[in-house]
Amino acid sequence: MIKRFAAVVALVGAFMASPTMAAGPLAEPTGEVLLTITGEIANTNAGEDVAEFDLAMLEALPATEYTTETIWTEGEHVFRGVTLGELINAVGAEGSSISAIAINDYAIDIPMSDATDGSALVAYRLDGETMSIREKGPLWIVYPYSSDAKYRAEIIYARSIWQLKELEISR
Ligand SMILES: Nc1nc2c(c(=O)[nH]1)N[C@H]1C(S)=C(S)[C@@H](COP(=O)(O)O)O[C@H]1N2
Ligand SMILES: [Mo]
Repeated sequence: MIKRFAAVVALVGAFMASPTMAAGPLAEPTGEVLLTITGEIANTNAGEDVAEFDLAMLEALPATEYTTETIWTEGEHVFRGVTLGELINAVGAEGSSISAIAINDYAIDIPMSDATDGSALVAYRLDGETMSIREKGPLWIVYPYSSDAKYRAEIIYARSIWQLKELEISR
């Protein structure tokens, strides 16, 4: 069952990765909705201006993985997710600013440049495992802190929103 699920995800991933499909119509979530994207987006699946993603849909997008330390965890960890850039590309975002909102209603603006430069990662797995809410999941925006001192800064920590539930794209 798990194997078959993985195969389907890999297939969808390959399909979505082809350039002509990159910003194509969105699938609809069949599992629990982890992320809602609202606002200035072209590709929707839950009414006007709304795109919903379950884990399978997020995992079907091109994945990025990096190993880093964080100030909230011990030692090095592998974060796997979809870059904010790939994600907003998938919904055809037409805005210039991104507001990220957490389950506890913490909210922070993330500049579009953090999406386009590939640094901000919407992580859905830590060391291969999905993250519970208690473990700062199910979605945690992380940066490659260990790779450069510029990511070890208070403003980047403030953008490192865990328990992410919504992205609002505005002009
Ligand atoms: N979900 C959520 N993410 C969050 C916050 C929050 O309150 N809730 N605080 C942010 C801010 S402003 C900073 S500086 C760091 C704070 O991490 P700390 O509480 O471990 O110091 O996490 C960021 N991510
Ligand atoms: Mo902060």
